[in-house]
Amino acid sequence: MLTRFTQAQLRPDSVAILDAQGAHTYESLWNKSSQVAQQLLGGRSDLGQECIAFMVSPGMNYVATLWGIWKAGGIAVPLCLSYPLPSLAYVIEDTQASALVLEPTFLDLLQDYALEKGIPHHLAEALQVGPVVATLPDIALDRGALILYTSGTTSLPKGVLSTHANLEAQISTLIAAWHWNSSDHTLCLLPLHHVHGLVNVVSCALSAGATLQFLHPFQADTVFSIFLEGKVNVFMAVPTIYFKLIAEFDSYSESKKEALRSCMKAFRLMVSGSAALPVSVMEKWKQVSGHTLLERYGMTEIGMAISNPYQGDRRAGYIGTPLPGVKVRLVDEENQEVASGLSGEIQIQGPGVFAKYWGKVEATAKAFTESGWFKTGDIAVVEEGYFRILGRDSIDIIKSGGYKISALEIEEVLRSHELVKDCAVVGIPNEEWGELVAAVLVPETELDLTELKHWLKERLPNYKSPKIYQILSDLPRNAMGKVVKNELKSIFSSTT
Ligand code: MLC
Ligand code: AMP
Repeated sequence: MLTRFTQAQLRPDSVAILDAQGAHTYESLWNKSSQVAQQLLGGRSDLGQECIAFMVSPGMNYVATLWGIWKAGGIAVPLCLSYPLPSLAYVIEDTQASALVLEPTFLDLLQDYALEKGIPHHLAEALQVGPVVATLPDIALDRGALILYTSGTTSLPKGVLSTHANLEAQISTLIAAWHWNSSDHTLCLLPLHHVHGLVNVVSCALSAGATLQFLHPFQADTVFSIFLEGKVNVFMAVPTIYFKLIAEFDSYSESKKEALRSCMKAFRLMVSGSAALPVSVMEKWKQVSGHTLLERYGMTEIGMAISNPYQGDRRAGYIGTPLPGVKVRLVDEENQEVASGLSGEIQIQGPGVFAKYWGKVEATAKAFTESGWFKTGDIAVVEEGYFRILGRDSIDIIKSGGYKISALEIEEVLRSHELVKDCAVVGIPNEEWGELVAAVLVPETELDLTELKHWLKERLPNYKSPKIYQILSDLPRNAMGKVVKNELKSIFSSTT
């Protein structure tokens, strides 16, 4: 049995999940996920690594579906809840999902599509009925477990396939490093189609036998109301969320601030990751909560790799040291390790590193060196033993609110608008969001931006849509004809 499931067997009566419907024990999670597995199998003995895509809101039904897919021998493909149909269709078709599991809310969006494509679709709730009589398959650790989509230096997102062994390694490393245990109670408000929410919060909490409370969607005032109930003791979020929480906290009366401060002081751990934590946010959060945030570094392809210590010096502006079991090196452009004190690309090896990009042999080969190191594309330096991120090797990757966004993907969509002759997308530094997506448009004729934004909503999720625009008659290009994006960034810097 997967180690992830051990605690569910050992502590049937403990509360595993708290969601909008109430409290659910580990026993009920175990039973519901077995029911999902049985229904997905439909009489077969093993799904044999078929991909099952699912669109279910954070909560008991989400986890029962995820575990059910794993128990039936399938590969889980969580869909982003804010994707419009074209983005969902891309993921479903790229994985060749054999079935869809939907929450009723998402039926309107996907039902016609699923019928047209002949993809069987189930309602998450309907899968959780009846006694379990089927024998569920044994799952070997080297089988595929999960595909998460990540944007990169190509215009189309890539599916990152992790095996069960990869996930077990990612989870066990964090449980040990951050002392997860069954007395923990964490609040999850992150999206569950990414490693931060899915692995670091949901999977670590449940593998440790802790209680996992869901809040969806994120709302700063509700987060604090939940904190005031005095149960949460572990909290993880992206820097933008800490920024928003600080703004909310500042709006409170002195007495409410004091009540919150004393409640947050009792937390065991507060973590930030997925994007650089501004030193100013770290310092303000310390004033708000009394906690020095533990900043760590990771990536969809590798799980978590580098972390500030649980006990010891957590340095502002630094991501820490390699986690146990993770090999990290810094290299130059020829993949040679750099001398001490020099900057280089972070490369990673270890049992948490993903198996492959789904259906992309060439992209997978390009992502690794000949000696098997995964190339992150992040540039760092080591100072007094701690890693500090300096930037990325590609200007086309934007991190906004913790989401990785490909400038090329957005440009491709914009260019398909009949009035857009040319365009370029860049990330503009912003304290709240890390970076803001900004687009420069060269229109064919006069272009109505309100109409364009409306048009984009049907083609891109909101978080990928540009937040600021500039209209130019031409894009600045170098002698090779390549758009000089740094020059475009400075146009925006003077306006933001
Ligand atoms: C929302 N908006 C964003 C955005 N999120 N814009 C840019 N970037 C984002 N990330 C926009 C919406 O489209 C909307 O625009 C406006 O902001 C308000 O939307 P909202 O839905 O009210 O925002 P909010 O709910 O406050 O969401 C903010 C957020 C969310 C920070 C909670 O972005 C979020 O959950 N981020 C976490 C992403 C994450 O988990 N990344 C981990 C990747 S894994 P408009 O125009 O409609 O008003 C990884 C590896 C690792 O990175 O190391 O962990
Ligand atoms: P994703 O592809 O969405 O998994 O995002 C991974 C990327 O997020 C990494 O390659 C980094 O660029 C960035 N990232 C994650 N954690 C941090 C951090 N603590 N500081 C800076 N960047 C980070």
